[in-house]
Formats: sequence, structure tokens, C-alpha cells
Amino acid sequence: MSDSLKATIATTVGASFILETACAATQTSMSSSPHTATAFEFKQIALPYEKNSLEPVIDTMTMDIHYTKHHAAYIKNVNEAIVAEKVSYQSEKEFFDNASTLSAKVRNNAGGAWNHNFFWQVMKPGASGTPYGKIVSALDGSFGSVPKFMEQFTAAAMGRFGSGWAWLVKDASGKLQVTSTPNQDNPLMDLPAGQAGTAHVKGTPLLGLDVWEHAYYLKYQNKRNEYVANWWNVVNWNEVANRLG
Ligand code: MN3
Repeated sequence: MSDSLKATIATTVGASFILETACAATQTSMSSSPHTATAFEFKQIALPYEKNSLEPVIDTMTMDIHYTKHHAAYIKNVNEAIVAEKVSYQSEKEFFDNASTLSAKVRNNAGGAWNHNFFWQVMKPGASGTPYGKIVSALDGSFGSVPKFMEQFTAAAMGRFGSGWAWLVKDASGKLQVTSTPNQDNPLMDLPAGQAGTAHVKGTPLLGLDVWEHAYYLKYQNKRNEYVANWWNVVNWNEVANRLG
């Protein structure tokens, strides 16, 4: 509030109380640094089930370390990097729409933060192992059949060299596609191309599988194929259908 306006109020109303209140309000807003945007924070979701409840597909110790160490570290690291690097994006969408502008540290840890929040939600205890409901017709329409989709998804998970993720995404045209990303990249990111020049498929993730060794090594060691095959038994198809819209 300008001094002249304060003076006008004081003169017009003739009550010093109002002037004092106005000054206090002005000082409060000044002290909260109105010109510095608050840094966006990624938040780790609460696990939607107990750490032992995806047994025997995913063992309790893997869940515990994965959630409390790996995922928690991505959250902590991205939030520290956002502050240190003064990144001004204010939503997850903004981060991933502009992923190509981010430093490797912010991009990797933002991806890790988001991807794991997503991963926990597309799994659930006591799932049926095969898709059901409206997702079935969508998979049939895009891949020919559910088994053909599962075959493609498994190939993407197995073919991802090193660390990364396999994904089922809905692209801009509404078609479902299988893809994979290296490291902690994801299909929300505006990346021109994937590793080794392979196409980066951009779209809305419906399902994702973490194929980093930290996701399966304690139980499956080098047998990623067994991890992927067993993982279908904990896929939360209700959640996948919800994300299909
Ligand atoms: Mn992981």
C-alpha cells in the first residue's frame, strides 16, 4: 500500500488503528519475500499396502530398501537440487514438460521421485495376474490381444540394457504403446530421443515396471526374466484402467 493511500485512509477514517493495521499487513507481506517463488517440492506417497504384502513376488526386504532408501533418496535429492539450482517450475507436469532443460541431477532425481510414486500405485496385493475390465478392450485394440501386449511389454523390460523402466503409455492420439526408458527418465519427459537414438515415446504412463537391479536383485539375482514374469501377479489393473480415463 502506498504512503499516500495510507495517509488518505488515516485522514478519511480518522482512526490511527486502521493505519497501524495497514502498516502491519504491509510489513508482513514484505518479510515473506514476495519476489521469490517458493520452491516446488516432490513428495513421497505413503505406501498403499504393507511392505510384506507383495510377497512372494516382491520380498519384504527389497520393498523396504526400495521405498525407504532408494525412493526416499530421490525425493530428498531432487528437492535439495531444486533449491540449490533455483529451479522455478511449480508442478510435476512443468518439470517433465521441460525435462530437456533440467540438469542431470534434477532430471534423474525428479524422474526417480515420480516414477516410484507411480510404481507403488500400479501394484497391489492379491491381484489376478491378467488384465480385466475396460483395459482389456483397449489392449486388444492397440496390440491385437492381451498376450501380445504382455509379450511386447516383457520384451521392453528384458531389452532395456542396464537400468531403466518398461512402460505402457497412452500417446497423444489415444493409442496405447509399449516403450522403455533408461535410468529414471519417463514418458512424460520432453526428450527428443532415447538412449542410442531410439525413439522416445511421449505419453501418459498407464503402467510401469522398474527394471533397475535394486528392484529385484535380492530375490532374483540375475534372473530379470523371472522377476518380470512374476510381477504380472501384483499388477493393479484397476489403477491402470483409472489412468486410461
Ligand atoms: Mn527403483
